[in-house]
Parts: sequence; structure tokens; C-alpha cells
Amino acid sequence: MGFSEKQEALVKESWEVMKEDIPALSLYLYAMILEIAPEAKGLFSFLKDTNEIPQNNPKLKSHAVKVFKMVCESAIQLREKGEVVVSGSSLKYLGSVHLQKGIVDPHFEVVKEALIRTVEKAMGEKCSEEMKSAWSEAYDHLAAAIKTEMKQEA
Ligand code: HEM
Ligand code: ISQ
Repeated sequence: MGFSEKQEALVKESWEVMKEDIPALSLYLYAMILEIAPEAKGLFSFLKDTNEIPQNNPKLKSHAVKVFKMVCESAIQLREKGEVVVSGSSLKYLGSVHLQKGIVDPHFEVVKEALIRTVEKAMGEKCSEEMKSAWSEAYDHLAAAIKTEMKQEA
């Protein structure tokens, strides 16, 4: 199934809102990951030695922002080109980072669920099933591209 203009608009529209509240939403994204999969804590260098999510860690925030932005970018590309194209080297890099960290397929489902909950939190009443499924589809394509890279390197 193709990615429609409407779906792209839904992702873009919500990202415009989310951008205004990045610090809080970044923390929320990690909180949701840990709520769904507490064992994921050990994977992140900036979480593994603390009991609370650090409020002011620049790396923590910048990684979360990259995840939001990359999913948003993948929605745009899906609509324009029908596939996700992350510039070659950065996709390779992401593949190798995640491979090295020991990320496996079920982790990708955890992050997807956490991302969707974050969109719900950010959008409140404006969130719809359509909006969530647009994010979910864009995420799936990006995740598939990263997984392919991981398998090639493994
Ligand atoms: C690192 C994106 C899925 C865990 C990163 C980085 C980015 C990123 C941009 C930072 C790389 C760097 O600059 O060094 C994404 C995207 C994903 C995804 C776009 C899915 C579409 C996942 C999943 C997990 C995960 C499913 C597992 C829970 C990690 C960890 C790091 C990382 C542990 C290293 C963090 C550290 O520095 O300790 N990811 N990621 N990622 N990601 Fe992901
Ligand atoms: C995946 N990879 C890196 C950082 C992340 C932050 C929050 C949620 C998922 C992530």
C-alpha cells in the first residue's frame, strides 16, 4: 500500500507541534520505552547507570530528536519516492551502531509503540487512528531499512 499525501500531511502536522516541546517529549519517549521494556535500560549508555532518566543529557535528547526527525523524513520520502532513502553512509552507520548495541527485531516493536504513545501524548485530542497509523507505517519502513543494513553487516 502506498503512502498518501494525507498520511504525509498527518506526520508533518504532528511533528510541527512536537517540535515545540522537544525536551519533554524526548524524556517521554525514553520513559515509554522503559515502561514497555524495562530491560532496554541497559542498552543506552546514558541510562544504564542511573535509576532515573537524566533530565539534561544532551546526547539523550539529540538521539531522540533524530528518531523523530528520521521517521518524519521517511514519511516524506515514502510519499515522494515510494521508498525510504537515508543517505547511504548514514544508514550504514545506523545499521552498525544498532548491531553493535545488540538491538534485535522485538526492540523495534518496543520503540514503535513508545513512539506512537509519544505522538498521542503530544497531540492529545488532535491525535487520531489515522495519524498513528501514518507514523507507524513511516517507522516500519525506516526500521526495515536499518534492519537490512544490520543483516548485511552481521
Ligand atoms: C543510537 C536512531 C531504533 C537503541 C541511535 C542513534 C540514532 C538512532 C540516530 C545515534 C547514533 C549516533 O549518533 O551515535 C534510531 C532509529 C531507529 C532506532 C531511526 C528506528 C527506526 C532503535 C531500537 C533500539 C535502539 C529499536 C532498541 C531499543 C539504540 C541505542 C543506541 C542508538 C542503544 C546507542 C545509544 C548510546 O549512545 O548509548 N539510534 N534508532 N535504536 N539506538 Fe537507535
Ligand atoms: C532509538 N535509538 C536511539 C535513541 C532513541 C531514543 C528514544 C527512542 C528510541 C531511540
